[in-house]
Amino acid sequence: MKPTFYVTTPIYYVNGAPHVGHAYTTIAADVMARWKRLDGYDVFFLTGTDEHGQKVEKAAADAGMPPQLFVDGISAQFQAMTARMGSSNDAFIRTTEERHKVTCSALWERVAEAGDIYLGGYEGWYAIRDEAFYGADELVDSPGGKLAPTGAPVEWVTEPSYFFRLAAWQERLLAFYEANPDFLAPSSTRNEVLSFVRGGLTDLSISRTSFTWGIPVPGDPAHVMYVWFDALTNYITALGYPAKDADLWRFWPADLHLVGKEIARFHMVFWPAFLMSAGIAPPRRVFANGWLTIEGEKMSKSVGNVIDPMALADELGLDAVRFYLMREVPFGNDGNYSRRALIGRMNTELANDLGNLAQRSLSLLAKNCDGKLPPVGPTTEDDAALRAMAAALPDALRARLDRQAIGDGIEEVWKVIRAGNSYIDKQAPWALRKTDIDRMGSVLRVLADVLRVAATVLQPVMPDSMAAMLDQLGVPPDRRLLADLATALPDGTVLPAPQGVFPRHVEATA
Ligand code: ME8
Repeated sequence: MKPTFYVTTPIYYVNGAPHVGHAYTTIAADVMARWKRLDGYDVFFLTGTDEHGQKVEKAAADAGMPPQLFVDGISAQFQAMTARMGSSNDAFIRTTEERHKVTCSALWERVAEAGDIYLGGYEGWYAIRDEAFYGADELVDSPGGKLAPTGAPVEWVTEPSYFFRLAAWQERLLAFYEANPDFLAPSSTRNEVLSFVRGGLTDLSISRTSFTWGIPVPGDPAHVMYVWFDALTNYITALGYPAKDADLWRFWPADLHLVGKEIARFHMVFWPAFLMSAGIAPPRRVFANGWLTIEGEKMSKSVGNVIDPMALADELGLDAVRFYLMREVPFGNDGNYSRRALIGRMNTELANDLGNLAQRSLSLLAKNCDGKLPPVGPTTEDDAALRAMAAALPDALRARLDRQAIGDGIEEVWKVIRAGNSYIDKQAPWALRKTDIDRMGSVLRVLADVLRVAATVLQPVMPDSMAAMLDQLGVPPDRRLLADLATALPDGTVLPAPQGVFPRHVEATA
């Protein structure tokens, strides 16, 4: 039986259209899902939309629409973005689905039975934009009033509320982090979360009564569940909880929740506490990605500096966008989005480095080898060195992608591609054509084999272009897993006519 791998994105709020920030986490999760499938895992990849709560209710009211109609429209936009980004998600969950109500109610009841829920009254600060409660000591004064540390305006809330006994979970959470050192990542976020929990936890308000757009609390429908209790539960709704005999339950606990760093606390503190209280195993790892910024500011709906990922993919090609986003910024760090840098990488790394290496090798094979894969000839030191670098790629990527160091993994491939370009320049197969035709064949065979490895391991990042490259290298569609690299392609494999995979982009001048 294949080992399982369950990866998720956050479920996105449907208060506005999707932007490149959302596409970023979705693409990273897709790279992880595709990588694990390539490595022989049985993968479940979930994404979706977070549709309840005050923020969404307010956005619907501002649009003059009934909330359900409003969320249906925006969720459809997120589904379209997901598909356009090439996401291979196995499911798309919406929190307004009936099955989610069932799961949330079941989880609530289990936590209540464990004695972790009590009725009280909340009096304090709430930021609708963050859907989060804040302590007075966390707020900063501004001319327009008090602000949350995220810059979101806060309001004073007084209402009856159910509470989760989070304070009582402090020691158990710290013991859990201690026993599971991979749970909190990357280290910057890990340190923040550890110091937050060590600083002491207060009980968490988990229901609201001042609005109605949410899931009713079991037995007390005057309350709706706090939107984060509702939202986090999506990860187990999708697997069929509470029906533990559901086929998909074999994917729990999740192997990887990818989230933006601003929502690390919800996933790293509240979520494992809710689960442990209900007697459910917590996820294995939560990794917080950094922020894509534009001129130093986080790309976000509230700042209004957003870029449409679908328009970008239409204009520059999806794989160039995916490549840029995964390559440019070390995953986990903040980094600036720049159109210039995107086009720069497209032209240098894709068109020049990889595209040219493939195009030069494949067109020589087409012209001089009858479009067939030549046999492996006597191996020189240069051949062996390049082959060894390529052969090391699967392990090198595995080690990096297991830590979500996606950009580092790509760099390993580029080391091989750069070495491949030096190799072709040094061996000069175009000159060997006249002096030593057998050696020319051997050189081209080395290049074809090395390109096959590079294209195989790059499939998760650039699925369409690497499929096209593997077609041209004569690799059958059912022989494109990492395990297939152990078997050489037969000599004489017919190669289809080569076609450039990566176009150069020249900016129109105004
Ligand atoms: O927080 N840079 O939804 P949301 C990097 N519904 N990532 C970004 C980004 C940026 N500039 N902007 C958005 C929510 N993201 C909740 C989640 S989960 C149970 C509930 C990504 O619509 C990043 O993953 O505000 C971030 O955490 C997420 O989109 C926030 O989406």
